Amino acid sequence: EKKMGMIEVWLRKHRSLYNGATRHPLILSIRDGTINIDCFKTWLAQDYLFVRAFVPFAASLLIKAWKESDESGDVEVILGGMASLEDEISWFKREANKWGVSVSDVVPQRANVKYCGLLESLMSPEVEYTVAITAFWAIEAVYQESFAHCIEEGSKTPPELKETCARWGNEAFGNYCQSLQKIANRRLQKASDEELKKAEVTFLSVLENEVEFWNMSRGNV
Ligand code: HMH
Repeated sequence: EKKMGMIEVWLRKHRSLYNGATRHPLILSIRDGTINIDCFKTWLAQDYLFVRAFVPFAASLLIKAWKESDESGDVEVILGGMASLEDEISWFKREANKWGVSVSDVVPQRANVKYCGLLESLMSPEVEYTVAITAFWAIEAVYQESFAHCIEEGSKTPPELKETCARWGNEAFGNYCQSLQKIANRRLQKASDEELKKAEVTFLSVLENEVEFWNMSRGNV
């Protein structure tokens, strides 16, 4: 039997908030086909800005892994994630164009500014690698679980949104999230109580920001 890591402990402890982030009404409306396409367009435009801010956070995490990690394999996992972000930004531009959304005119909404502010605070060299990798895992895992739900058997996701869902819901992205989770668990196992507390608080902060990010797309600015 597989030993339970700290991430699994936290997922149980904070299940309702985690479900709030991964089973948000916006995601459920994609899954059941009732999605209002303007909500999707808002999400798309705002997420393009978020992903642009996510790149320097990933870069800061790569530096922390190189300096602080006890295992060299971490750098490759993070580097692989970073490499995919270039393709992701191109995809956002193409997808936005397809829906008639102009990415150069997007104004970040309050929840987006707030979430990008959290990313920026996590880029500080004072933030430990363990805390930053936990946040990075959580950010990716929420999207993986959310969008995988939309392409599961029995989902009624509109065909024109399936590609979007598959971007984060596909199996390779799922495996990547599992690799991040393993790294985070390994680091958390060796962490001090103080570091553990910081990582848990950061994890909760990511989940809250994810919920608010989805809310934004529904017009609740
Ligand atoms: C808001 N969270 C948000 N946007 C994303 N693209 C991801 C997570 C996954 O990278």
